[in-house]
Parts: sequence; structure tokens; C-alpha cells
Amino acid sequence: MSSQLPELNAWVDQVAALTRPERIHWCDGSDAEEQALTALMRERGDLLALNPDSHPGCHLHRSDPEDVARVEHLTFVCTRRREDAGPNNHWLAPDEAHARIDALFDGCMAGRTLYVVPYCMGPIDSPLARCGVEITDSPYVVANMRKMTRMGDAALRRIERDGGFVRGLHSTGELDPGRRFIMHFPEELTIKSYGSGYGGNALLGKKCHALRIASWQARQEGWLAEHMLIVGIERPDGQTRYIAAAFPSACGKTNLAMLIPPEAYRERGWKVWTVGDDICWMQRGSDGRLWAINPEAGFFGVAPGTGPSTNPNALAMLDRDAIFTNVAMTADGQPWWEGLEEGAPALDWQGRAYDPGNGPAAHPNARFTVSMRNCPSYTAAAEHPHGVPISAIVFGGRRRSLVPLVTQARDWSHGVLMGAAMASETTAAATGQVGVVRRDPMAMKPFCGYHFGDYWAHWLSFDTEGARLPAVFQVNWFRRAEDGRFLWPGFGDNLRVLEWILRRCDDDAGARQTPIGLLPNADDLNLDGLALDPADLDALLAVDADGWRVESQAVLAHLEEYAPRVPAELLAQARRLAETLS
Ligand code: GTP
Ligand code: SPV
Ligand code: MN
Repeated sequence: MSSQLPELNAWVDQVAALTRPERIHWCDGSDAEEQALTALMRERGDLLALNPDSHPGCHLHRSDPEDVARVEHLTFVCTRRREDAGPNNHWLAPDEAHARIDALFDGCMAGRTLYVVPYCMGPIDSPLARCGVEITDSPYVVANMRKMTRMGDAALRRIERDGGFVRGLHSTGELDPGRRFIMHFPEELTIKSYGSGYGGNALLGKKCHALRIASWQARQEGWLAEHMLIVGIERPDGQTRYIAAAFPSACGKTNLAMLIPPEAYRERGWKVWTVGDDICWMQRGSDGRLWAINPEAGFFGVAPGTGPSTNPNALAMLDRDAIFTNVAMTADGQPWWEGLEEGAPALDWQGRAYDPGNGPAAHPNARFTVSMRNCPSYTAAAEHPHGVPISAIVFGGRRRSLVPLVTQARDWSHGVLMGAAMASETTAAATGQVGVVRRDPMAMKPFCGYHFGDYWAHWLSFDTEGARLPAVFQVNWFRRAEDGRFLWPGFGDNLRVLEWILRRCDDDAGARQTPIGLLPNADDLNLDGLALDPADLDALLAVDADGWRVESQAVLAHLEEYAPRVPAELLAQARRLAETLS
């Protein structure tokens, strides 16, 4: 088989000449194809069937223990000019990068099948959607791409119509961390990834295409590609408003995107609709608002912490047709992870008899892959070709101190500062130390495909005549008491904060002016049915002036790392913050 597009056929031939596979399979995305691949993976031991009574169509994949997360130190943005990649990216000259990684690809598919995976990021008929083709030798990647994207014939037809596509070449290689690279060539719309089979390293439609390459394209074409969930909040009057929220990896996007309203809200008719949980592409519409699509078609979500009291919608979507990666297993073949509240692990994520001495049963970055349509809060709005209008943008991170529960930015450029100044504790989503606070602007530190200074300027450029921009907010669900407990209950109760946010958009809720922005007074939040210690609430809504003085200086120093490209307007906003606090 081949396509109607000579460039695509030529590229497949060229890759085959380099990697020398035994056979080539063009993926059509059909059910029959998926069944055949699943059978093959079960036979090879790549997938283990889970209990067919409790979890029909579900499988477990155990990755190599050295290959369990994104690898930021091995991820490169290879632009012709080093400055264009910025201090926020690792950089190699394109020629050198191609030479290094092509040496690894040389003959790497001998005896294996090369899969050609055409995919579309976004609804097939959406003008905001973009396509790519991933070539991979991993059937696991194919199976995941089928759930995560619109993959197969329909995407190929669109690629033939469009004439252009992002090229992604992937091989699992030897899974040797010493022979592993994730390389991006934004000027060539090309990705090359070698030596990992895991998530964001290998499912090239996701972080590599939909964020690193797409952010580059978005800047050139005047739109935004962001690490954001998209959630619809339906009020009792039947109106639905959409919020886009950027939190760093493993900081609550999936949970917020499918939250279950607290009982008092449910009784009054509040509903929550999930459009996306990880990536958001936004463009200004003819009405001046920002319109957003979720380029993905599935969720690759964090398993640990997902339980009946935290995220029941996620549990409900995971009892059929899901792929679990690096979770533990019960004695009767059900998937298990910390936070599930019932069952017990018999085998840990590496397939060993469970022994608490070996650490958690499920890997902290264990994940599930599932079609969005499995989710009870899935909405057909996720298929709208023009997307959904965004009323508010929310930035958040894991900060055990300082950052209040919620703060509204005074205006767009203050909001851009809030995003640029974001910091969060690192998580198991990437290899390296966990729990260290680092700056993670707009939750894009690992994903922005170009210089952060240029990126902030691009954000600021949306504030033009006639724009009806979303209001911007910062939230923090992760404040802790001295003894380590969370001050805020989080999860479903986060709707209380979203309600205040949406009311602020309508000028229908109170707030107080502070040097860091607008904060709710305690009685501006709906806390009905919540037993919150008044002292905890005070702490959540307080502005610690001494702490913020230190923070504002740190923010200035952080922005200055991106000189000379950091926009003057942003520096002025940061100086204003420092001055009002001094
Ligand atoms: P990526 O898929 O890595 O981009 O992550 P994500 O932002 O979608 O994170 P996710 O929603 O999967 O949450 C990660 C972890 O944070 C899980 O263990 C959750 O249980 C926990 N979490 C999510 N929301 C809250 C919250 O409101 N409060 C607290 N305390 N924990 C939360
Ligand atoms: C993240 O790390 O932000 C993820 C998982 O969403 S991965 O696909 O591995 O990037
Ligand atoms: Mn993510």
C-alpha cells in the first residue's frame, strides 16, 4: 500500500532504506487492524489481558523499568539558530542532531515491522486541526495512537488533501537510556525519537507534535498551542461556559477536566463536561473571542491517586477497552494502583510479587490510555470543528506555601505575567527528582518549542483592538499545613473556585484588590456543605507580603534569564509587582 501523496511515499521509502524493516504496514485505523495488533502483542507478551469479566477489552503493558517517564535531559529542539530554541530548551545544530540520531536508526528495524501511522490532531473536519504521520516499529505505540488521535484512513485522506504533514520517526531501539534521544526540528516540521517506548517520548502526536512543533507553528500562524485542559461548566440555567487551564504534568488537569460537582451543586443542576485533559489549541474567532479545540481523542492519564472519591468519572471510563501501563495487578487480574481504595496488589508494576519493601505497587507515573468517548462527562462539543469559546484561562501549580487558592489577574498582560511566573513542584511525569519547586511558565517548560521570551511576546500580542480575551486566574489546590495535610479538599470541591471564576467573568462576584491581584473574600466563595476550618480558609486566601516580596524578586530574576527577548511589557509588570510589595 501507499498514499496518493508522493512526498509521503518518498519519505516512507527513505526511512525504510535507513531502518531496513522486514515489512511495512500502513495503518487504516480499522477495528480488524486493532484486533490483529492486540493479538500479536498478547502473543509477544507486550500486553497482558486483564480480567475479562471486570475489565473487558483491557490490557496491561509493563514498560522497561528504565523507561517509565518523559526524559527532559534527552529532549532537544534543533533550530538553525541556537537563540531561537531559547534557554528553555536543550539545543543541537540540526545537521549534528540528524547525524547523531540517524546513526541510531541505521538498520534498527531489521526483522521488525515498520508501521505508518497517519493521524489527525483535532476533529477531522476542523480548520484548527493539523495532521501528522508517525513511523514506528512499536505496535504498542500504534495501539495508543489509535486511542489518542483520529488515526488511519480518514486522517490519510485529509493529509492527501492538505498536502502537508508533520513527520515523526520513532523506534524503541534497545531501550538503553544511553542511546535515547527525542529530537525536534520545528523548521522542518520533523520529529525523531529513538530508544524509548513510553508516553510522551514515543506517542509523537502528543507532546512532540501537538505542543513542541505546534507551538512553533502557532506562533508563525497567530494561534496558541498549550498544555491545558478544556472543561465546560453547565450552570443551573442551562448555560455552559468553557475554561482552559494549564497545570504542569501530574498537577490535576485530568481531574479538573472531569470533576464531579459537590452534592449541593448537583442538586441544583450544575454539570461538568469534558472537552480535553491535556492539550488545547486556541485561535481568535471572528467574534474576538478565543476558540479552542482539544487536538486529542483520548486520555493518557495518571493512574495513582485516581479513586472513587477523587475521580469517579475516570474510574467509570477505565472498566473497558483501556490500556494500562505500569500499574499493579490484583490476584484476579484486575488493574490496581495506590488510591484505588479497594482490592490489593498481588503483582507490582514490574510483575514481581508485591512487597511493600520495593516501594509503591504501581509506578508513580503509571498511566491509562482510553478513548475520550468512554468518559461519562464526554461532550460532543469536543467534536465541534470551530471548537468552544473560552471564558477564562487558569494557571496552576503545586505550591505547598505562598500561592493563594485563587487570584484573578487585573488584565491580560498581568495574566501573562502570572503564567510566566508559574512555579510548581516536580512530579514523576518526568525522570529526575520529585518535589522540587521549579519555574514552569504556563506549564510549558518541557513543551514550548521555541524561546520563552518570544512565547511571552506572542501571548501579549493577542491583546488587540476588538479582542474579547478570557479573564486570567491563578489557582493552587496544593497548599499544605505544617503537618503536611492539604488545606483545601480539592477535586470536586474545586468547582467552588471555578464558580467564583465564572462569576467574576460576569462581574457577579466580589473580590478584594491586593498587590498580587484580585482575591475573593471568604464570603465571596460558595462553601455550602463544606466543613473547612476557618483558620485554613484564612491561610488559603491570605497574601503573605514578606513571602511575595521574595517571590517577586525571584520572578524578576527568572524573567531576566530570557533577556534580551523577554518583552519589556512583561518586565514592567514584574517590576510593578516588586514595587507595590516593597
Ligand atoms: P499530566 O497527564 O501529566 O499532564 O497530568 P495532569 O495535570 O492531568 O494530572 P492529574 O489530573 O492526572 O493529577 C495528578 C495527581 O494529582 C493525581 O494523583 C491526582 O490525584 C492529584 N490531584 C489532582 N487534583 C487534585 C486536587 O485538587 N487536590 C489534590 N490534593 N490532589 C489532586
Ligand atoms: C505529561 O507528562 O504532561 C503527560 C504525559 O501528559 S506524557 O504523554 O508522557 O507527556
Ligand atoms: Mn501533560
